[in-house]
Amino acid sequence: MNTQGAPVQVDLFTSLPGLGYLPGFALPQAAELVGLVAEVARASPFRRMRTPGGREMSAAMTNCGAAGWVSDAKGYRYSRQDPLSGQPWPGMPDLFRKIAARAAAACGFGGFAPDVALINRYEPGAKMTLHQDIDEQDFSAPIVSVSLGLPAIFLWGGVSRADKPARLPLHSGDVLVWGGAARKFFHGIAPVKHGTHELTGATRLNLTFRRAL
Ligand SMILES: O=C(O)CCC(=O)C(=O)O
Ligand SMILES: [Mn+2]
Repeated sequence: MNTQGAPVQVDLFTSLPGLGYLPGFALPQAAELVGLVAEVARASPFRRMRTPGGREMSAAMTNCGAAGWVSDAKGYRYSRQDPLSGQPWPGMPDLFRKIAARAAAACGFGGFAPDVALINRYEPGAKMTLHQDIDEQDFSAPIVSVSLGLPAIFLWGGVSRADKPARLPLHSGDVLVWGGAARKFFHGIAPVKHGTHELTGATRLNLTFRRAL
């Protein structure tokens, strides 16, 4: 069910195995979500982190929840403090938790209680190369990913980096869920095209909800 009580379309399970695709699932709350992201970013600003190899990532990131995903010369990990401030990350808004839990349940993952929302901000040209989400403690929990603002192409690979990824267009309000056998599948985002969106301007936002601790 979506937030308005209508049956949700969960498709592409057959064409993209393991990936739950909920088009427009978060559209009714999109404006509110963008406002909450701005609130999080007032306390913990977006920043471009460096990979352990020293490269600046093209997406800017922040987090909310009990911990946040961070990357620096020491590696990828979750930290209970924002390294910019030394303070805990902002708390996770209730609406974030609710949407993530509902989307997970719609894809067969009941009881999802995320403790981290990593928030990515893409300006045109920014991308995320194929990677696995494997810094979490609990792989029985799915990943729930909410897209807002400018569209993007989601790359959905497989168990190996060499698997040729499928390309799935994502629009504002779309939600993806992956877990179970697909939990560690490679995925990424192709370079975001120029454009403007009524909610976010020349920006794509993505929230990924994780059970990290
Ligand atoms: O921006 C997206 O849609 C994907 C983000 C992602 O894979 C991540 O943050 O690990
Ligand atoms: Mn990821």
